[in-house]
Amino acid sequence: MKISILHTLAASLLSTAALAKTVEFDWNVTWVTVNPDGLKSRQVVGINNQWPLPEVHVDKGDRVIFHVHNQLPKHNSSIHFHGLYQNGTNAMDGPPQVVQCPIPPGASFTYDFKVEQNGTYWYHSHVSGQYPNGYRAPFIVHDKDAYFADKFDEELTWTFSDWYHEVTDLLLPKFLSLYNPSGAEPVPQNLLFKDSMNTSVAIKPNTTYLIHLMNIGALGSVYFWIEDHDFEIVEVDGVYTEPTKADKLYITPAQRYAILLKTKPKTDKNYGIVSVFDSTMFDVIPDDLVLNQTNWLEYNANAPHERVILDVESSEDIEAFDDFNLVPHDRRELYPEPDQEIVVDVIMNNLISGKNYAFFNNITYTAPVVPSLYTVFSAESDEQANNPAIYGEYTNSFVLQHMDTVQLVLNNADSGNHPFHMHGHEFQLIHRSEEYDDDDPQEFDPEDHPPFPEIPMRRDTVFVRPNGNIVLRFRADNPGVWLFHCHIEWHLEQGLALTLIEAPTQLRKHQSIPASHYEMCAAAGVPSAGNAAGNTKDFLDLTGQNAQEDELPAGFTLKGVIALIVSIVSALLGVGFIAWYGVDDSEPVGHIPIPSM
Ligand SMILES: *[C@@H]1O[C@H](CO)[C@@H](O)[C@H](O)[C@H]1NC(C)=O
Ligand SMILES: *[C@@H]1O[C@H](CO)[C@@H](O)[C@H](O)[C@H]1NC(C)=O
Ligand SMILES: *[C@@H]1O[C@H](CO)[C@@H](O)[C@H](O)[C@H]1NC(C)=O
Ligand SMILES: *[C@@H]1O[C@H](CO)[C@@H](O)[C@H](O)[C@H]1NC(C)=O
Ligand SMILES: *[C@@H]1O[C@H](CO)[C@@H](O)[C@H](O)[C@H]1NC(C)=O
Ligand SMILES: *[C@@H]1O[C@H](CO)[C@@H](O)[C@H](O)[C@H]1NC(C)=O
Ligand SMILES: *[C@@H]1O[C@H](CO)[C@@H](O)[C@H](O)[C@H]1NC(C)=O
Ligand SMILES: *[C@@H]1O[C@H](CO)[C@@H](O)[C@H](O)[C@H]1NC(C)=O
Ligand SMILES: [Cu+2]
Repeated sequence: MKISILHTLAASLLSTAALAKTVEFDWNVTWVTVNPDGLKSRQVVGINNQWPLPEVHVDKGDRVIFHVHNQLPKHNSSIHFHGLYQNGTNAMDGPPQVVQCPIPPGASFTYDFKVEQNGTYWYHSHVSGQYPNGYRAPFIVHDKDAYFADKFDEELTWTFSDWYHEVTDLLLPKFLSLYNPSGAEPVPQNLLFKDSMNTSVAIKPNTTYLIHLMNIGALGSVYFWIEDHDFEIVEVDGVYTEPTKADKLYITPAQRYAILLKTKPKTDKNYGIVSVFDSTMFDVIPDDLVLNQTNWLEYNANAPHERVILDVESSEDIEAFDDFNLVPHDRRELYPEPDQEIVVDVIMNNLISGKNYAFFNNITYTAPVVPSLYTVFSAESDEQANNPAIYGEYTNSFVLQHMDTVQLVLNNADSGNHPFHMHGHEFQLIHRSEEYDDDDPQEFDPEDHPPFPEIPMRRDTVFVRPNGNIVLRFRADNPGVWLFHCHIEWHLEQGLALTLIEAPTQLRKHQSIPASHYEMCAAAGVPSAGNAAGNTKDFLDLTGQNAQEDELPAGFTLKGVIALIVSIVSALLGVGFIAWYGVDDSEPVGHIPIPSM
């Protein structure tokens, strides 16, 4: 008995060791021209002159090495491996000014880490506004030991993404502008499936597929449905779940699912794979924007390919599965009462320039002069590294102690639905309120809420409803500097981010930053030591830190501000009339008159 157990154990250890390999990638990052919706050619960021970008498929336990050569002539670059914890390798997480310097044009950077997780992930640039330029793709970690490993025959990866006809370089300045004081986000022109449209996925009958689904878009959440098929959810954002039947999903940007789909025995008909934008996230719906798309589960290439309607207006049709009810397969229980609680209020508002920003507790994330990880490492003492002040006043930095249970309460006093992502962790979602009216946003009330689930679902990206709230819990078991931010790229640009400085003492003791990273900072002209302001002498002196703009004078309402700006701008530019987009929601984005300056 004993011997056979040992034998089995040894065999399984051996097989794991045999599987683990090093996978190396050599990636030239350049512009390429594409036209996936057939409506407009545009430039996207390609890898080795290829777009769609290469999907990464590795096995659990593999070491991966990415040599990234930034051959974009005028743009910085970086890569974040979304959902991978970078446990022990914080410097490989990707966000510039958080854990690294941006990779300047002409420079190379190597990401090198071990993949100890399973499931459905993706990679994307974390440079300002860059991933909506096509710089994003799946990263799948195969796991022969998954509990459902013997329940499927074939594996597929399906991406959904909003699609813009313009590069972000053109969209961002219009978005973050005094001409857009309400912060209306650029509305995409299309909804892609597998970076294409009208796609037929040839499948076999009587076959079970493991399908990795992900929304790699910048703004639009999508409803997902396969005509006349249901499926089982087995994984959400890399967390295995109890098999859970569903027939529709609601997938926000950055969220992933893996589902098991058993195909029908007959091959006489094709079925629609239907994706529909959540149009409530768009301020305007231009006449030519098709919200619903059909692609096909193709049983028979000669049978008709019909478009299918999923009526999102009718509540019966749109009962998308509520991810709050998922149960992790490991049945990890609710973490205990928190050692530390962070409460943040989300608002969107205008600052003195008239631009619309997003705030956690009245602070709009403004990148520090020195990447925060380098501040951790250059602090004079552990004690100093544990002082949140040195990370600056505009980075929303919270210091967490190693192994503490942390509770994050997020009160959304904004009328939008926001998908929040935490780097370095999955978290338990223990409460999510309903949606509330604009004039009545509801904060989480610790004295009055439904009981927390005994076995809460976990994932790394979760949405909060308009004017509602969420409560997350996690364990500070991953020393590092991690961003927590809205994954709507436009909102991240508006500053909807905070910084978790997790276990800085352990981070300084057990991790280090490769010398090549410091060399790249020098090449990029970014200081790599000192506090948030780059002060290496006195870490408490933040003179010269990057700061947010001044607030509006007290008592100013948005309408008042708009009126003021209109009059100032009209006077300055001698423009008699300006049609204000975002004030009047019936005006589509293309109608903003941008005076040429
Ligand atoms: C997809 O099909 C629709 C409807 O037939 C058509 O208008 C559109 O041009 C097609 N798009 C592509 C990229 O083939
Ligand atoms: C990347 O670019 C370099 C320099 O132009 C070239 O030598 C190399 O072959 C390219 N690599 C790939 C994989 O295309
Ligand atoms: C690239 O990063 C450097 C350092 O942060 C910055 O000064 C520069 O403006 C960035 N370039 C672009 C095109 O954003
Ligand atoms: C990966 O899968 C194994 C089972 O195959 C499981 O024991 C382990 O917890 C998973 N790891 C993560 C990080 O989810
Ligand atoms: C699918 O399986 C069923 C039952 O085993 C069988 O009757 C049918 O012929 C199979 N269909 C195909 C296309 O092989
Ligand atoms: C798409 O939605 C529109 C309404 O927005 C509807 O009129 C049209 O029939 C739908 N088309 C399909 C194929 O679902
Ligand atoms: C944000 O600012 C407002 C107005 O100054 C103030 O009432 C509120 O308490 C501040 N909120 C936080 C979380 O600091
Ligand atoms: C990181 O690794 C340590 C062990 O080295 C483990 O205790 C911890 O749970 C891991 N954290 C995450 C988020 O994977
Ligand atoms: Cu958001």
